[in-house]
Amino acid sequence: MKKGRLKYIIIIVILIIYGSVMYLVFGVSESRERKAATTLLVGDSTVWNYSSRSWMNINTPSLLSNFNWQKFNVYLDNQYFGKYLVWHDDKWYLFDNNKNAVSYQGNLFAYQADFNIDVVNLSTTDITDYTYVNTVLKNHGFDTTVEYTLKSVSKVDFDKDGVLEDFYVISNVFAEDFFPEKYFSFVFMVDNNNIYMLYEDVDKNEGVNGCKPGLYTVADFDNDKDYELILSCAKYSNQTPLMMLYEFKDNAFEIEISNQ
Ligand SMILES: [Ca+2]
Ligand SMILES: [Ca+2]
Repeated sequence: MKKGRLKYIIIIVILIIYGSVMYLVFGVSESRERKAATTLLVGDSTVWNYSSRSWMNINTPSLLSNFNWQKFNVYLDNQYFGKYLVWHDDKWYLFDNNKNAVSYQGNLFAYQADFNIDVVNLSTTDITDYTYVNTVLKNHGFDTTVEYTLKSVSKVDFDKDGVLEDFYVISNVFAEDFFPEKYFSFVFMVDNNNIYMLYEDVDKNEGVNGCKPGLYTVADFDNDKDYELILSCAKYSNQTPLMMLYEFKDNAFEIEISNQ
């Protein structure tokens, strides 16, 4: 065999091996990532897209109009409502397969994904044990005799260990029959007697500033088997609410994406 020909064969063999290794390293992981792609409609003013392990806001009218007449899995107040065609204007409108409008009430969460998202049914009640609430208030210089406009606790087994965690939501914003000097809004999780803060906001009260937080939806939105949590914060009047998607990483909550 001529030396020149042998050199070509060796180069071709090396290229084939290189190509196969590159496919195994990048191609396979790319197709695995592609499996977790989803679009979430969260209320009327937030659309998040997740693909290749990153979150993105979709907020231009032309991009939003791409979803018109597409089918989404729709939840209202975290209860499954059905599969509907959607149309975006000032809000999301829902239609059945024959394009008949379907009216609805409640907080909208809808998704399209190449995997199933199970939305957690939140059990929310008024707070009865103020031990942890008082700790948080004292840590921020508040008296524990404060009045509230919001004081709820939701139970979720967020880390899936079989024991429910408590998510406290407290606030005194937008008070009508009292006027605190300072407003506060806190959202925190208590697990094993430890407080993990998600949202804390304290400032001088002007009656219409700050926002009223709430647990919006808990689910595994990115198909990594761990739960994430969407927190809403309603602003005064008809201003767009703040929406934040949290992940629990390295023993703390971290915002993955927000609409503002
Ligand atoms: Ca748990
Ligand atoms: Ca997850």
